[in-house]
Amino acid sequence: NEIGVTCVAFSGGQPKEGVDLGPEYVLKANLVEQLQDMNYNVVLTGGKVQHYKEFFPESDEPVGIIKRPRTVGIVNKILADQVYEHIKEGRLALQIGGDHSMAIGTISGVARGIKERFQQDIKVIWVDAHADINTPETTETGNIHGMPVSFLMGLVKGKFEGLDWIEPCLKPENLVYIGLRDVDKLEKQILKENKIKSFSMHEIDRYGIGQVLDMTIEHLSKGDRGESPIHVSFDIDALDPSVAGSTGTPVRGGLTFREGHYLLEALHSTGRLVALDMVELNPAIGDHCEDTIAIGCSLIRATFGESLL
Ligand code: DIR
Ligand code: MN
Ligand code: MN
Ligand code: MN
Repeated sequence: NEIGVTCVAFSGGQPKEGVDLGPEYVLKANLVEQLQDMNYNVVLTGGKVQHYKEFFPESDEPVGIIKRPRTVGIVNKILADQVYEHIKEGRLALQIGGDHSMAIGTISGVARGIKERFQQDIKVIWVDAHADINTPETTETGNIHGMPVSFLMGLVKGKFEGLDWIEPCLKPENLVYIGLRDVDKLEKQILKENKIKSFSMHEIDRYGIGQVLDMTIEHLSKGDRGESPIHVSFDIDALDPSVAGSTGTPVRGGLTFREGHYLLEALHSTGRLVALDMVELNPAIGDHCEDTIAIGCSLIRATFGESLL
């Protein structure tokens, strides 16, 4: 049992410093040893935290209001190849971030690997306070961490400079959102138009996390025997800020500690998980960043099968 771990020390998809420190803190909290104690063989991409600085373009002027598109583009292109390599080798893929623009690379790489190995489309569960589905036309901030889904889904018209290598690999019916509570007006329109299955905090209140998870799996099992591979992209801001406050865009009214863990424990038990992104941990924000880092680690362990009994 092998896990390919890629530490993505990248913050270019949003304006706040510190999110690039997330992976370093997670490693310092002994995540690798914890996974080894669970009998996993851990293969760390490049043997160390990846900064990708040597690939940054010399200049990266905004395109319209979109910030750093060439930097985000090249980092994700390389990241996609790194993650693909792990999937190709039959490993589970764990990516620690880093801002959520990195999902462009992680999902592109996993989708390519899964297509090759199993001739199947990747299914994605996006756990987040935000939908991250703005297009370059709808974004109000110009921050690409609010846009990865639209690039992956091919909702972006034409080719966007720096991000033109992306091949759409995520079909609307293969995505489910959990935890939404801060979705931009035009994003809501995109979710409706594309009929994307979404469980906001309202549905979690109404049905409970257990049923929401059951409905999520049911949705992602249409058209297969209930065994197609699943990638989970987990933005730590899905959790309530009182639980995990060290993140760039906290929104109140989020998942509890147990709801977050239950979700990943239940997904582990399906045996369908092939990849996890754990993103937007920002140790530079908040007074007790070690709490958020420790929760990031325990969410990762839950995903890979740590059991309570
Ligand atoms: C907002 C915020 N929808 C944007 N997105 C965030 O910038 O497009 N995503 N914070 O994590
Ligand atoms: Mn978010
Ligand atoms: Mn996000
Ligand atoms: Mn403290």
